[in-house]
Amino acid sequence: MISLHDIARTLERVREKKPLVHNITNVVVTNFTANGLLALGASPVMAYAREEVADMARLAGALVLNIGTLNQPEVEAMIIAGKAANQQQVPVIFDPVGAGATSYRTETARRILQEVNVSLLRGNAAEIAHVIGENWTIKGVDAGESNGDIVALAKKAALHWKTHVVITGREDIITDGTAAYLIKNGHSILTKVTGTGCLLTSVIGAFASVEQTLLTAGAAALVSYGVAAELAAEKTEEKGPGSFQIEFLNQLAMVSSEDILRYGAVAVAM
Ligand code: ATP
Ligand code: TZP
Ligand code: MG
Ligand code: MG
Repeated sequence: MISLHDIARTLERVREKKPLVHNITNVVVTNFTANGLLALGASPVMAYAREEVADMARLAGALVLNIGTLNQPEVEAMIIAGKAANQQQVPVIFDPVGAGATSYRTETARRILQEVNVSLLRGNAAEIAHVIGENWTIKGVDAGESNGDIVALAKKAALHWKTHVVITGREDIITDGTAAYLIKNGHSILTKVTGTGCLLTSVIGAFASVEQTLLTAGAAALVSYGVAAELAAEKTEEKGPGSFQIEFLNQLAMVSSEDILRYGAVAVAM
């Protein structure tokens, strides 16, 4: 079992080490992702040119690939960066945004998973289902409503692609295909701010760069992020998503070990 003490210690380590996170991400979330990583205490860099991505990935503590607004040169750059990261044992975190919405996205997500050794795959249930060839309702980049078994789906995807998988939604799952944890932190207002999934994927990158056990790194990222969101939602209760978005950055900077121990909600998933 992963303890809340382990999670709090991992958060502290992110703040001490200030890891460099190399993101090849989408145009919608670039600024929010950089600010979210900075608020948390990590150091973001966005670099996309195929001429430099291998060098940047080798320098980084983690590489985050995100196909939210994909185009062919960027996909090629992601594969170059991913292979360079693999050679240097830099963890690669992959967000297959919108897989299932178009066949180009689905095929590209599978190509990246085939050509790069992805350490952790993070998406909503629909995206994860589609990268293993299963059907799940999807609406653009958002997961549709469904009552499917997300623990079984996450484990199946982890075994299929031999990687760790995080599926997010009202509750989050992390698994290596065998062990699985359920994280119940977070707030529904996260669904009203674009990029909160993408930023989470980059935050997992920051945690993975300071903690080699990816189940611990991922769970620590999910709990820290979810608790920060709960604190921000409480502070902006009578306002709306705009105020929440700003306060969420504040809380990513302020969320403490004490908050994790008090509010963290992790259980073994059955
Ligand atoms: P989608 O496009 O389906 O919204 P996403 O990539 O934005 O997917 P989410 O599943 O929204 O990713 O996850 C982003 C963050 O929001 C996670 O921390 C998750 O726990 C949280 N979250 C999403 N939905 C809810 C909810 N209904 N209640 C609480 N937290 C939620
Ligand atoms: N369209 C393409 S990428 C993107 C949108 C709206 C951002 C998706 O961000 P998230 O984190 O999945 O909500
Ligand atoms: Mg969302
Ligand atoms: Mg997403």
